[in-house]
Amino acid sequence: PQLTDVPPLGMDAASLEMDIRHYYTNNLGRDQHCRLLYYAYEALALTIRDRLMERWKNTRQAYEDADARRCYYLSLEFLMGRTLGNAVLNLGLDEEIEKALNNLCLRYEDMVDAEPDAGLGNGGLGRLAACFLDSCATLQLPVMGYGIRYEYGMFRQNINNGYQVEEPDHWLAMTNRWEVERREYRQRIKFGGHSEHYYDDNGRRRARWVDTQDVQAIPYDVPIPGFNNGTVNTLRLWRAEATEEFDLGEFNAGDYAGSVAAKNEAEKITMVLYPNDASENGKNLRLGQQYFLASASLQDVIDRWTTIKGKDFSRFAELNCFQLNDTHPCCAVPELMRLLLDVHHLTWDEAWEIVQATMAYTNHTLLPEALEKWSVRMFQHLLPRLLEIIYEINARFLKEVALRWPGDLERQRRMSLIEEGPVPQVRMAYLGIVGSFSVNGVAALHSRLLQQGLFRDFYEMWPEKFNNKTNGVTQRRWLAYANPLLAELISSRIGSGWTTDLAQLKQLEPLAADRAFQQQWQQVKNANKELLADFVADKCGVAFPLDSLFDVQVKRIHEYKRQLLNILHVIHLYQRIKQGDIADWVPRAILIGGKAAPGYAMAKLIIKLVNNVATVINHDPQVGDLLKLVFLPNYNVSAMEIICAGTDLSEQISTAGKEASGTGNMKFMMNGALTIGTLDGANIEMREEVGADNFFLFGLSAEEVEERRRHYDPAAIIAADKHLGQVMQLLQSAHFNQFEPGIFDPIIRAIVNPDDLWMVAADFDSYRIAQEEVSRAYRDQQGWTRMSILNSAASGKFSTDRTMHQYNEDIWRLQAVAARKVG
Ligand code: DL6
Repeated sequence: PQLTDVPPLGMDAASLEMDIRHYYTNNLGRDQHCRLLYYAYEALALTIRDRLMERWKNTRQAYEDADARRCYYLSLEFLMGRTLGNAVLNLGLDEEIEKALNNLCLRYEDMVDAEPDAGLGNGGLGRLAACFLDSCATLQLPVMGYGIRYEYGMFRQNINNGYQVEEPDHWLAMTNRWEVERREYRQRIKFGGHSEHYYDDNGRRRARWVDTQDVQAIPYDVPIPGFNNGTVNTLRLWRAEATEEFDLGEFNAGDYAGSVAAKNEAEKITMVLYPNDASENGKNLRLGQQYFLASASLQDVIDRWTTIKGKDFSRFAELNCFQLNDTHPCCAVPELMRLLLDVHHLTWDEAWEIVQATMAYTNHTLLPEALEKWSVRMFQHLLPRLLEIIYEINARFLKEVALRWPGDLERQRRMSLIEEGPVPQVRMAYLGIVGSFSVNGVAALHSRLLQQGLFRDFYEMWPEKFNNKTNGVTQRRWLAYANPLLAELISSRIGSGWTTDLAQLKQLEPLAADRAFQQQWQQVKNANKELLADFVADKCGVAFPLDSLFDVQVKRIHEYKRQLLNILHVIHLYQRIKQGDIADWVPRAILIGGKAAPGYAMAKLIIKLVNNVATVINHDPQVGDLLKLVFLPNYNVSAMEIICAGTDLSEQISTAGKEASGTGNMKFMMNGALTIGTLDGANIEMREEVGADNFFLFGLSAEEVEERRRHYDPAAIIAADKHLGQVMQLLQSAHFNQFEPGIFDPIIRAIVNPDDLWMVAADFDSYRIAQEEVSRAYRDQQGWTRMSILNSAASGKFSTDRTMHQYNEDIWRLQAVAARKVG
């Protein structure tokens, strides 16, 4: 028998129980005296992982046998959250695991809670990547994720006296049982040094990158199970390690401490995720991370290619493509050129044809400040050979521009990959566009605004490259797993086909008016609200009354997302209560959560304001249960799994034209929350799907925002708006900061500033009126429930299964490949 010949493992409760006991005792060496539940979780994780392993092997084999075209999803972020529950669900093991654990006197919820979140991302962009992987595995597409195995993920957020305090998230402190280290596929990554030009034996001029300080990239593979289909795809995460010879020089010189310092220097590269969602410019280490990911992943793909196909790259573009998740991995464009030119000795034209036929770039932001630029000086220092290649790409590209628009020097300056000025910079987004055959935005409005605004010149040059791919979320995690009660109710009426075909939720539409179904729907919502209220009580010490409207805004804290608008409205509600204006009052319990980038002072101040307002409101006996406000600390994937099921109202209130898509909005909609929102990002498409009557719209449109900006006068708006005027007065009176005078002045100044990009004052009145409409609608519980059902029923479009299908049809063109079933 071969080393790899093993009989299939049992999927029944008895086999699972046996394996859990085996791992706990024989592998982990624990006995009845062990007091940490964590090791029971580890034994369970190992048991599940074994079942994934056999399917993983079959999937790899199936892709190889099919000689399938592959796609590689390059992303600096994969916000995976926890793995256990998702793996159990996708393997169809829920019931058997419950039985096995019951026999062992263990609770499944405790096992789930023992696992730390894999927080390897900031927010929407990273979580989107995780949902993509789930859908690709479910669609049996040969897609592999490439990312970084950060030792420290997204920081843990604590709140101290209302202020955000960041703590390191050492999520790998215990052994990560889901990953498999694969040293056999390690790669060597170059940094520093300089390039050298020479003539080879055939008299061809070539370049090489020499005198470099190298770092090793060690891959860790994470299994990505498809839903009940025998497929397990791979997410490969790289960790930086010093090369074996890193310390020789220093050891020989007797400098032990110096040698260890050099080792740390190398390993620093993958030590920590940069906690900025919108902009993180100018950090040496961040560029190092980006190049490290691009180089390791490309070398890995090319190694696999040459092992199987030899040195002939003529079919490389036919069988491979790379999706660049934002500008972060865009070093892949010049790096693939370098590998093909310097290592595999293709000509420039051959290499460039491959690059342009394999790279596809996704943009995730409309904020100009979030488009990454790296100083030429830093590039020169860290990646000199890459800079040379970028210059060459740019020279050739600008020649094309000049041919197309002769004499238009201004256009050449605008489109150049290098921004000139006192500190010349490399424009990474432009590098992504020039090097790719496809450029996409993540919602219809976003893609249109990119074409008309940020990327207009490029759209004029290559309209055929540009396309839209509206985001989605995976309904397996965000409905089936996060909301088992609702999932069960839905399946009891329309069957469970929605788990792989979310459009089937449409069948709920006729049930929206069915009184008996409404009651069941309401019961489920109430049960979920109870769970959410318990969670809030545990984390914030505030009791959410169950009959109040649960009003939630959870997402990164950013001025454009306008948590500030939300708080101003809360203050307005508080004032109404204080003034006795409470006829027909609908009690509200408002939850705001999210992390602020540690260097983003205004975002941190907004957190402080939420907390201070919450303290006043929650302690005022006159307010009582009419209004509650909490700031939930440390919002993350696992928290959202509880929150999205128990929410009545989802706040999607960004300044129109600023939120590329949003994905939290989709999770809420799927779970039957109603949305109050602006015409921004994917809100627009959600409203189209559910109908204007079932969506609370307010605010200026993107076009109106631009128009208004030219003569924006917030002081006049405040003067003319009684309610906003009163809110501003209360803020100015230091009612919420009696012991810290002046702390909220920057917020007050921002609101009254005619240059306020986020136009909080402009939308306040319209928001307030829409919120009144919300309360009115909520008073009619039956009507509300009908709308809730309709929202869920209309959410079919927002599955990443649909998104991935469209990426595949328009960009990747992969064939689905089924893996051989186990057993
Ligand atoms: O596409 C995923 C997600 C969108 O849903 C959000 O609207 C958008 O803000 C987010 N973008 C980023 C951009 N970061 N950078 N650069 O996180 O992407």
